[in-house]
Amino acid sequence: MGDIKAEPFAFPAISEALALIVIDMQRDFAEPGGFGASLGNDVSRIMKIVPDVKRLIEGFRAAGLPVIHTMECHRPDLSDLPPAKRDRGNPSLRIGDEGPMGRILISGERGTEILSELAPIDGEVVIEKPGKGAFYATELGDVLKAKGIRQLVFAGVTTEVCVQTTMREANDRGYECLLAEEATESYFPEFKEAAMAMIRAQGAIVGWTAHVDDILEGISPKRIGHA
Ligand code: C5J
Repeated sequence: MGDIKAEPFAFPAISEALALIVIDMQRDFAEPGGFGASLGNDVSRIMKIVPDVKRLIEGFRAAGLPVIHTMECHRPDLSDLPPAKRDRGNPSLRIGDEGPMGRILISGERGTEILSELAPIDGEVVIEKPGKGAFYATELGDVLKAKGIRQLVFAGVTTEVCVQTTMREANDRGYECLLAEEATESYFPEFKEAAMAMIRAQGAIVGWTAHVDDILEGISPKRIGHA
């Protein structure tokens, strides 16, 4: 079995069971004029992790391991958008409203797209999710079961919202979860640090964290283990 150097202790990677899940690396969270910016956030923080997310994606592709992408978005008729979600944020620009990149967080709109540098390639699964967790109201659980995936490496945004929520959902469903430290970001640096600390506390109560370089080293064919 090939261990990946991680906190609070080594992550026991199994090549047949491992996939990368990239959470919500969308224009709406990373570019000026999108949803993240409309909430008053400094979106430049998100753009800074793009090179590390890209390295991770390319490493998984090179190792022949699955890459799964998620997109937070809603149906154009907003039937999957509860008022409890729509009513949050700046009332002048809510989910579903017309913004500079089309309707905010609506499936098929320009702002909803994954950043071009990180775009999925043919054969990669893309999960459209209406919630913060990627298991809620999506086909993700069935996709992972069909592929025999039991371990997930996490990248994407934001650390304490959609990434952490999905890690907790995955942990409850029996998946081993590893968060790639330089490949995730928050609009609030202190929230990223706190989320990572609470994930790996108490003996990896939610999961592990690791540096991108160590993950890439761990998934190289000479190091990775077999089920
Ligand atoms: C947020 C996300 N922060 N993808 N979404 O609203 O974390």
